Amino acid sequence: AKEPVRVLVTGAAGQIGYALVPMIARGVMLGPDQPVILHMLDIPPAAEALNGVKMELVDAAFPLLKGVIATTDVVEACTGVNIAIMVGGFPRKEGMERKDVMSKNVSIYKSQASALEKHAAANCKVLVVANPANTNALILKEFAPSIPEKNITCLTRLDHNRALGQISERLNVQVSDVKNVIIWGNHSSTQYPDVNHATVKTPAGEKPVRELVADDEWLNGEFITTVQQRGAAIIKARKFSSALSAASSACDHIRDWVLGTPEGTWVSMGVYSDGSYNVPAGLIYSFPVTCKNGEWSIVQGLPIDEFSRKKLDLTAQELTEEKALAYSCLS
Ligand code: NAX
Repeated sequence: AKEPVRVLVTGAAGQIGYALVPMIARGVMLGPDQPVILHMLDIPPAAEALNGVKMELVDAAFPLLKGVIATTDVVEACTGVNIAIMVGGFPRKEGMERKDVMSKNVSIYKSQASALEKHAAANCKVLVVANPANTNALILKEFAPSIPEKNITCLTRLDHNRALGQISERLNVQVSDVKNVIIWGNHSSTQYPDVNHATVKTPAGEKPVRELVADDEWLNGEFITTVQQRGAAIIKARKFSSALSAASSACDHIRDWVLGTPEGTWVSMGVYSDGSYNVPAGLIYSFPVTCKNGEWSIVQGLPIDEFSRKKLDLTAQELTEEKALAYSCLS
């Protein structure tokens, strides 16, 4: 039998946490034969609710779940974890300045970075979900220098999956037959959902999405804005932000990272930029990646047309500004 993997979920008493922890306990994230021990962290005002989530996990009698820690102590939460899913953060409230929200999250991610650095298992993999996701991940990277930078990522898989979903609806094909869309840049409304290299499996072989949709106006317009603004559309409809889709996409992100992407398929992950595609180095930026043996690598050599270039640069610009704002909160 395999040794259990310890998985930390911060903000576990929140809405995404409530959707995510049962998925992890069922093996959706790490596979149906991988036992897990859940470490759940939240803040003291949510301690009672967090304990309620723990009670439900016990009640669900998940065969793969070998232990549950529910705590408001960040050191206890981080100790020995192999995977850390950072969902906890300070939400933007109406009337709040961007700088104030950034400042709260910078201080949260700075202190949680130190706890992970000191107490997590060696080679711990980190996924930041909480917004501003890319910049929170960057702060975490800066304050956990002993964690390899390749181990710190942020979630843009939800945006990637939303793009697959939109193409599947438009063409009336199975979502599992659509692949290789790309989300470039920030998990924000400046992200660039790119279908230039995406394909659909058909009885006659793989066909480019652009050829099948045959409507560049839609692909360069409404498709992009629908994906960029899907989060807001969910809030409008549900009165709460995306939770089950965010949780499911977080599982996809970790599963593909740990177990590998299928041959010929890439996914989108927010990763530390090395200057690929002339994206400034030193940002956490979403790229197309493939994963093998527990490591991601950026897909190289894709041609970038002028339309795309502008969009890659625009979202990089926003991330550069966010980085500057985050640093200004440190002083
Ligand atoms: P909730 O407000 O329901 O839950 C957040 C939880 O975090 C709360 O229980 C809160 O007490 C806890 N928390 C706050 N500060 C904490 C700290 N210092 N340590 C530990 N826990 C702390 O929000 P939810 O809807 O679950 O969303 C969580 C985060 O995900 C938000 O920042 C949200 O913006 C972000 N999202 C990111 C997405 C992505 O694709 N990257 C998509 C979904 C989501 O919007």
